[in-house]
Amino acid sequence: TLTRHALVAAISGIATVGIALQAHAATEVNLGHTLSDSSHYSVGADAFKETLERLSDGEFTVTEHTSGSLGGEREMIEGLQIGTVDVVITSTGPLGNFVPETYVLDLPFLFENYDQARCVLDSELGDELLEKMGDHDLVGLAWTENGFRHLTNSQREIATPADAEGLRVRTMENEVHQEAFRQMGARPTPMAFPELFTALQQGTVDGQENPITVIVATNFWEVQDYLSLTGHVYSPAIVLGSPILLDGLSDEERGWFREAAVASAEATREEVSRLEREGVALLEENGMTVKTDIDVAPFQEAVQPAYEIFTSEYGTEMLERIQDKA
Ligand code: EAX
Repeated sequence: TLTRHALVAAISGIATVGIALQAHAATEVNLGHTLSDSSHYSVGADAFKETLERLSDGEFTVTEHTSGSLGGEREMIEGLQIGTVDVVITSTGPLGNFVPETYVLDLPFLFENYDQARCVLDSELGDELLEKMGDHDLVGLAWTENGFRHLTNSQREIATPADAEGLRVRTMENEVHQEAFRQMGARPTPMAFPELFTALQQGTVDGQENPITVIVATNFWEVQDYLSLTGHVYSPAIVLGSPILLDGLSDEERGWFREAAVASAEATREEVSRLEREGVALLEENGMTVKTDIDVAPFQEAVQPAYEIFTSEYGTEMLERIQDKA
């Protein structure tokens, strides 16, 4: 009877587990980014969610955490490494702190236009860099996009590097960017994005730099009067996954994540392109003074030492390969 009893218990146990598994079959995937619900990252997050849920037939559900509710970009990347966050859409801003090979992408005036930048990121070189994430407890799913960065500030119109002299400019937590602004004569202050709006509002910093996409999505006109279209650096973004989640999945499941990330990048790039066409007018309507005809040559010259500092530390191979393609 003991055996029979054990058998019955085991069978009912299995049945219970079976029901429990069915009821909780979907794995919740937490996706984070720093921008608002109306941003190009949210367009990309929606595409990721739609694609992953469709391909996996509901095996995975995606919950989007926007506006830095899971932390700044550096914090979220750390979250991926320890498994508290599953997927992140982030600029490469803080990524060099984890994967130094990506610093090359953050060099000022490296790319001339969107086609060039997208073409390089979609090439073998882009794939190589995605694979590099694996050496640093991250999974590179796809390159996506933030956009060409421009300078805004609350003090004055800026047309030359001399105009930026002494300006306290928030930069991302990125050595290459900090160096470039130092060379320009500004006073770079690295800071996580979720702290930026308040810092501008309270005057802790005078200015910041971000693509049209981000300036629009964050209502920066409320705290910044001047925008100069310096386009001083292309800001790539990346869809990253946590190895803690992804390493435990089958090849097929991981494939769904990659497809979802590629769909996310396509949707985001389209939205970036739309905002490049329509965003400046929108910012002007909201009261920003926009300096459009900037002579970039003096800016380019001013930031040149950033290249020397970069190459002395990380070599010239990657840089030359990009310059050959561009
Ligand atoms: O990725 O920190 C920044 O300025 C970024 O451009 C923003 O978080 C979007």
